[in-house]
Amino acid sequence: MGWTLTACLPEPDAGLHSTWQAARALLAACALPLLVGAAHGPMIVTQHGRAFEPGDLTVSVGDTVQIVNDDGELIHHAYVSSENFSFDSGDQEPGSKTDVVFSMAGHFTVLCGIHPKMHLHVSVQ
Ligand SMILES: [Cu+2]
Repeated sequence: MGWTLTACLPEPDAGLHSTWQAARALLAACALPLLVGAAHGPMIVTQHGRAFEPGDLTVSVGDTVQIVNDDGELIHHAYVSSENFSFDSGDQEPGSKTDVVFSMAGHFTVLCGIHPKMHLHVSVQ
């Protein structure tokens, strides 16, 4: 009985080892895109010269776009008003940053409540 048990021991051991190796390989494969995803951070849109820059953006559902008011002493007021998604930054003081999370797929236009010529087209995929 005791001998059989000893003889069998290496097998669960080896099984455990390979499971750990598989877990490590899986972790390595998963950690890389996670790290890359974390590193790229929000997409930045500036408002210098009363214009969104870039003016066209393609993002994935759940992505964050950060709208930066780098336009001297000017106040901006970014908003989205559509059937299934809306957003309102309120008054954006000079130097302020506003995060928008595009939580659903579609085509949206970000406008400025103060400068009607400002348009930012966002395609959320
Ligand atoms: Cu504006």
